[in-house]
Amino acid sequence: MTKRALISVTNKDGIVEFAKNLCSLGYEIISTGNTYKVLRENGVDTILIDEVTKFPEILDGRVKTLNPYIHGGILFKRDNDQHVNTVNELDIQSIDMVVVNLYKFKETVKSGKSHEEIIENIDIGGPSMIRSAAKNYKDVLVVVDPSDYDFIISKLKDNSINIEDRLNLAFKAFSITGHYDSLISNYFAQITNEKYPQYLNLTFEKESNLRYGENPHQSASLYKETFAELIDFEQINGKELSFNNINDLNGAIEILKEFDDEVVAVGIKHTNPCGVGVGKNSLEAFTKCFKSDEVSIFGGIVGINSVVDKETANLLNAIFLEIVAAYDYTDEALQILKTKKNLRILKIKNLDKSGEYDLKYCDGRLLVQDKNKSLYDDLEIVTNKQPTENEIEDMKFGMKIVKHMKSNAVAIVKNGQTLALGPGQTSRIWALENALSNNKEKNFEGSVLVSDAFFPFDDCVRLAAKYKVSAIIQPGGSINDKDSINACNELGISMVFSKIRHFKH
Ligand code: 93A
Repeated sequence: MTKRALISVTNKDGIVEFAKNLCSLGYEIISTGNTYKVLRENGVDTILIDEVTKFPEILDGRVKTLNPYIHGGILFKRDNDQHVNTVNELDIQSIDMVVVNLYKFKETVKSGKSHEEIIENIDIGGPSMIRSAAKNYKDVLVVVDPSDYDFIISKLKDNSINIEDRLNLAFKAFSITGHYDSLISNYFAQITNEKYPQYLNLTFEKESNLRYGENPHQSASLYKETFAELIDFEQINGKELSFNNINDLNGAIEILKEFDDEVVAVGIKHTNPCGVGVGKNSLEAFTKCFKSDEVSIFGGIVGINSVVDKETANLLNAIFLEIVAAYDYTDEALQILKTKKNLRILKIKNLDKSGEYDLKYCDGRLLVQDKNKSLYDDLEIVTNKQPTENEIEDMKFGMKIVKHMKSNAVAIVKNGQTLALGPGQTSRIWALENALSNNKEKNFEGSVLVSDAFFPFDDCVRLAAKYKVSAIIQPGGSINDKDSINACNELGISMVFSKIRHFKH
């Protein structure tokens, strides 16, 4: 019996050659409206779908293949006598291969078309045929990816398509229809403002395979949320980014995003900042960043929201770094940085773009929350002593950093520079002790202590006073706030409540 292939494709790349090859292998080709036209114009002998359905395409093409002559021809089980009798009685002819790719729903949404146009680009008939063929994968080949055309032809030629190939094709088919429906659900979630629906059909697409995960024995890939408009990076030097690189880079980017008007340089180690400085240009900002902590930055990454010049490049080159990410580089700076052939040099694009969610995978459960887009509420001075304007500026600067440090987190800052950072401790006083004792040689007079969450006791205030810290900002909200405030008043320190907590666990 002559084999029949149904071809109905929006993306017509490679379809003429594929159809010609199928014809020369003895296939009869059935096709829908425009596919038929393209095939005919290119000399492929093909039957119009209407001839098979014995029905015209109706409703502006909304109904073309939704018909028992099509789905019966795909879905009957070839080894089931009843099925075979039924299709024979009803004169339904076998369809042995389905070649379909779908209306460009994603592209239509992304290009900002009207709701009506988006709706018209929801493919109904295509996914139905794909699903029918994939369900009947043992008898029907389902081809949904133009990059499979060559492989299919060569396998058909030597008659070597086996059950594994069929399963792989079916898997690909269901992945595509599943993804397609998730895109539609995602679009409707957006227009109905349903942020936490019963079924969170966020869609992610693979951006790249990674060499390995956090450790070499863990396999890993990078996915990108389909509908989110995200920051992009152009890599201009160095090895490909690793799992840990991408995670650390995100740490740098989240801090850079906090700064609109100022030039800032951020050093990151294991996602936590190890030095941050603002300045009038990248040289001043990076110098302050580096001077904050000349030890931890070894093997870390640096992010700068400005153009890296020659002098800054020389300073950067003196350190062993995994990544330098900046808006741009002067030609001289690039020449200098590129002398290190493994150094990953990135250009940051669209720093204003951001995802909506913060996701944490808890061993099979997914915690989903809004991204933390707040910084502080109104600033309330709670002590007798008032902070100076300069100290207020440093408080705001420090909040932008402490927000992105693992809790418990404290930062001591002065004049737009971090002097001591204490991230990721299991107790707040240890965070402060670590930060201070690691930087004993520094002069903390006139500095500001910033805390990601409230002080449960007055111990942090008392320790800060010993190091001559002059002002403190913390969210407040502890039942023991009074103790900390009293200690500040006793020790001549000003304290401000920010009212917004920034746990990051
Ligand atoms: O409008 S549909 O949902 N109704 C259908 O019955 C149908 N059958 C195939 N869309 C339908 N298709 C889609 O048309 C296919 O998935 C394919 O993307 C496209 C091919 O149409 P044409 O050959 O006219 O370019």
